[in-house]
Formats: sequence, C-alpha cells, structure tokens
Amino acid sequence: MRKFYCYLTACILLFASCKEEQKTVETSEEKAKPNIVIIYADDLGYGELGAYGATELKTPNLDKLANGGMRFTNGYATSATCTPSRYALLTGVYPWRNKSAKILPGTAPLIIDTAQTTIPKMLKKQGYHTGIVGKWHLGLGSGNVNWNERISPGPNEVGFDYSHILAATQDRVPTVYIEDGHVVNLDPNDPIEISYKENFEGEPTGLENPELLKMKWHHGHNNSIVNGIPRIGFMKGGEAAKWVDEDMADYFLADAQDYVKKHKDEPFFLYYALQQPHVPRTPHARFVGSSGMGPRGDVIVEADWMVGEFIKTLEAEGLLENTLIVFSSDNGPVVNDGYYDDSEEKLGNHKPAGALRGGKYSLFEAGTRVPFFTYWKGKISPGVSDAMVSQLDLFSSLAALVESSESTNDSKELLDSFLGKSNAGRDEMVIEATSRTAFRKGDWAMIPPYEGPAINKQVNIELANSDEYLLYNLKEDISQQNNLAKSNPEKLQEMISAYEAIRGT
Ligand code: NG6
Ligand code: CA
Repeated sequence: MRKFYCYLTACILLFASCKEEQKTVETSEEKAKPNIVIIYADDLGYGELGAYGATELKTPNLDKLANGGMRFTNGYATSATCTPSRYALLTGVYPWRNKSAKILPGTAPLIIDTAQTTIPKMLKKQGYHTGIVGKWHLGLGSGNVNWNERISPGPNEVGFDYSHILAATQDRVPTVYIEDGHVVNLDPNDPIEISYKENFEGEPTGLENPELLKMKWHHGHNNSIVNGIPRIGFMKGGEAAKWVDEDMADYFLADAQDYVKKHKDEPFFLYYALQQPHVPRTPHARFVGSSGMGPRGDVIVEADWMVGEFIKTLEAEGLLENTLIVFSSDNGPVVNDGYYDDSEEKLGNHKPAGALRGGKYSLFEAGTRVPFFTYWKGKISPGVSDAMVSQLDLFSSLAALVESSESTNDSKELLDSFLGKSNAGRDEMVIEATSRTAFRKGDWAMIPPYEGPAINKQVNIELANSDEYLLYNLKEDISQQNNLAKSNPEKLQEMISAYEAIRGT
C-alpha cells in the first residue's frame, strides 16, 4: 500500500513538472510569435504627421505610436506609386524585377506568382493566421475576371487566409468590396460588368454627364459615375454591391477590429491597408471640416482616428503588449491627383512632403521617403532612427522575428533596427518611380538621366526627369537643390557603378 502511495506521489510530481515544462515552452513559443500588424496608408507624405513635423494637421493617434515606438527618418517605400510598393512589401522583391508591377487597372490579372513566397505565406508556415483588410491593387484573376463568380487567384491564393478588399483603388472600378473572392452584396439578377476600354451602352459618364457629379474631375477620372463621383474605367450593374465612399473607412475599421477579435487566441498577421488620403477623398460626415484643409486633410484626420480606434481594440483585447505594429505609406504625397477637391486651395502652410523635393510619381526623395515606424508596447523603447530602411526589408526581418529561415536576396534582415536595438540600416538601395529607377547609398542620392517632362503639370510634381545625371548629398541638402554631379565626378562614378551592379546595365 505504501509503495502504491509512493508511486502515486511520484506520478503526481512528474505530471506537475511536465505541466511546468509545457508552460515554459508555451511562454517561449508565445514570445516567438507576437501578432504582427502592418498598417499601410495610401499616398501619405513624409511631412503629413505631427511626429514628422506637421504643424497644420493634427494626427494625435499616429503621433502617439510614432513617438512611442521607433520612428525612422530614412524609411522608404520601394516605389513612388502604389502597385510596385505593395508588390515589394509583400514579396520582399524589388518591384522593377517584375515588369507587371506598375499602376494597375481594376481588370489587371494578379501580378504575384502563386508559387512565389510572400510575408503571409512565410508567416502561415510559422503557425500564423493571416488577413488583409483594405486596398489590394495587385491584380485579381488570370485575365477576363468574371466578377459574378469566385474571383481567383487573389490574396487568398498568395498567403492570406482571409481577405476583405477593394480591388484596385478608390477611383477605379469595380467600386465594390470583395471578401474571400466574392463580391459583397452581389445580386445575381444585377451582374457586374467591367471594362477599361469602352462604356456600356446607356451608362452615364463623367465626361458626358457633368450634371450628375457631386465631385468634378480635373484630369482622367471621367468614365463611369458611382455615387456622383466619376471614376477610371466603366462599370455596369452591381447596384446593391457598390460601396458608399464616405463609409469606407468605418467599414474597413470594423472589419479589422472584427478580425482581431476573431483571431486573438492564435498568432495573427493583419495587413490593414487604409485607402486614405488617395483620391477621391471622401471623409465621413463627422470628419468633414475637421482639418480646415478640405477633404484631403479631413481624410488624414479620419485615418488617424481609425488607427486610434484600432489600437483601442488591440488594447481592450489585451493584445497590445504582444503585437508588433508597423506603419508606413505606399508612396509620397500628391495634392491634386485628378479631382477638384479644394486640396490645393485649402492646403495653407501644410507641407505634405515636409522638406523633401518631389512627391508621388517622382524619383526625388518625396516620392519614396515616407513615414515609417514600428511600435510594440513594452518591447520597443521610444526612439528616432536615421538608419536607412526599406519596406522591402520587412520580409526578411519579420521572418527573423518569427524564427523562419526564409529571406529574399533583395530584402535585408534588419530586425534589430526595427526593434530599436540597433541603428544599422541598409547601405544602399534602388528606388523606383513610374518604371524609372534611381539609387541611394550612404548620404547620397543619384538619379540617372531620363527623357520626359521635368514636371507633371497636371499634378504639379517634379518628376526628376533630366538630360543629365543628378547627384545630391542628402545630409547637407535634404531638399535636393544642389546637383553635385559635375563638381564631384568621382562620387558620381562610384554611385553609377554601385547602382549598375544591382540594377544591371
Ligand atoms: C493615376 C491616376 C491617379 C491615381 C494613380 C494611382 C489619372 C489621371 N491618374 O493614373 O489618380 O489613381 O493612377 O495611384 O488617372 S496609386 O497610389 O494607386 O499608385
Ligand atoms: Ca498610393
């Protein structure tokens, strides 16, 4: 009998110690698998947030994260437009390696190869649930999409377990939400037809029916009219499925919050791709007038509020200490991007690009240098880093965070820098704008000669086209005013050689 009791005690002790051991394992596993959220703005410039020097626009929620985390002053999108930047962000591959990575129409096929590795695919292998909420703009289907059936391949075929997206941009048809490949609220009796070539008979357009418009087009944007806003591309049908532009931010926020609540008990990756401040700028009524800067400022205030609410949800669910948040923008700012929306008239003293030259579409700094910060409550000590980092580097760095051995050639593993433990950045990188490329190395920026207008007059942005090489020392000349190509031929040559070594000649 005594023997039996001894045996029982030993069993209990063994069981208890096993439990203890299991707990330790779980804790270290938990540590290796924090939730990861990438919040990605659309066309938000370097000077747009208080934390980046904006004085005329109030962005308290984003400032709180930027100032409470690691704020990068040399953080870059890979491209000065959306599709290429998003491609590089998700794949860790330079966008100029893929000829299809240019601004896509709403009917373009998916440009990420379904065999290619992506951040969500890599994270899935490490046990993550993965979701995207918001703007996609990487193409859908394989050509000739039927919008009335399941649309595939798309985000779900390149690594996302869950997707709830707008296909291209807010100014392009189809103007409907797509959840896991299905158009939301589609009425089978009112099928959707989309064309970027010609209008459907009898359908009004911005060009022919100005009387139907609540927002006027400035350049482009004069095809189908949805909610009184003329768009790029032609659309017929799908009446019940059409989004309400003013509700879009609330719609995506609710879904992002819902995603967090649903997946709080497993490691998750959420790519929350905001649609602001891309055109058409359509703030919800409660934000109208909030910035004093017209719709462009109002939607930035709106986006800031959405991020604040999203963070509140993470906090309420007890996830803030176990979630790495990365915030950035897909390209630099543009004020007039094709609609008369008072953005120029009401800009006042606000400088969307801060001290940087150029903007969206430009090879000058403002095209690609964007707000970029990481936030992780209790893990990242607040600080400012001058390290040069690219969105390209998130692939390898997030892989290192979750102990995945995956990486890509183009993506540098800079996890310690993203976590604020190191000030090391990448030494050099190629930047892209509308199929042209330029180079940054150390403190220097070099832009090769390109044909084409120096300024895109419609958007009033300097594109950096020139018949000679441009060379700037950004440490001394952040606004790129002094071209040193002639006075410093050795540096120019060094830059050209290093650039060509990556880019090919
Ligand atoms: C341009 C559009 C612009 C915007 C941009 C894409 C015209 C004249 N201009 O072609 O309004 O939609 O494409 O922006 O149509 S991005 O941020 O998605 O790259
Ligand atoms: Ca964009």
